[in-house]
Amino acid sequence: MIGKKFKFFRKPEATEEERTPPGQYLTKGFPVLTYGETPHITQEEWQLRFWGKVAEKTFTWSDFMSLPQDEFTIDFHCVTRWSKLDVKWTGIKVPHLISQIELQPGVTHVMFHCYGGYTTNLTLEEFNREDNFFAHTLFGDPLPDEHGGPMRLVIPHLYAWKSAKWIKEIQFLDREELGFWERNGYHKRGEPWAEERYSF
Ligand SMILES: Nc1nc2c(c(=O)[nH]1)N[C@H]1C(S)=C(S)[C@@H](COP(=O)(O)O)O[C@H]1N2
Ligand SMILES: [Mo]
Repeated sequence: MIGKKFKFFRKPEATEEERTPPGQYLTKGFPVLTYGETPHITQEEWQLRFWGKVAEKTFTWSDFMSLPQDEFTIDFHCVTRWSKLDVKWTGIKVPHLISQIELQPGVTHVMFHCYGGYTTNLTLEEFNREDNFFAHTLFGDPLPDEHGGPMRLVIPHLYAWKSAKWIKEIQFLDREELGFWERNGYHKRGEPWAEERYSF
């Protein structure tokens, strides 16, 4: 069992310092960062609609729960300079979801629309990654409203403003459009290790 044997030889756990991007400070709590009011959406009310350059489709809560579920432990970095290490979630990997829908040829970008009106954008490539997921459970409990319950997106490799809470619609595009913070001075991509914070 080569797989097992390798466990004994793995490198030491990276220190917290090495896992903290430049200009970030660690927090033990889990701050809430929301622009505007917190929406209150039940699992029964929640739906996720796909539109734009895709065969239009709407998923209900039970449609979503029937997709493969995984557990994730990720570090979460907010551009306002707090980072929280080892956040534990349960949810659905983005590629599992993408395999359920039919994109039209030429899709290059994606726009996320949330209950409450927030938007944020990604390229299709930055979105359709194995490490991105839709999350409904946080540290073993149903995702609280203030953290985006019942369902949010988590994009661990980019600043947390890309991790859309209360996800409601995903729009597929053949050109770049900018979301709320991206129109208001944040960087288009937002990679924490490169400190892609602002667009000026
Ligand atoms: N719908 C929505 N999603 C959002 C936001 C928001 O205001 N509305 N804020 C973003 C920002 S700036 C951050 S840092 C994270 C914070 O997630 P948290 O409140 O669970 O810590 O959510 C992101 N997703
Ligand atoms: Mo943020």
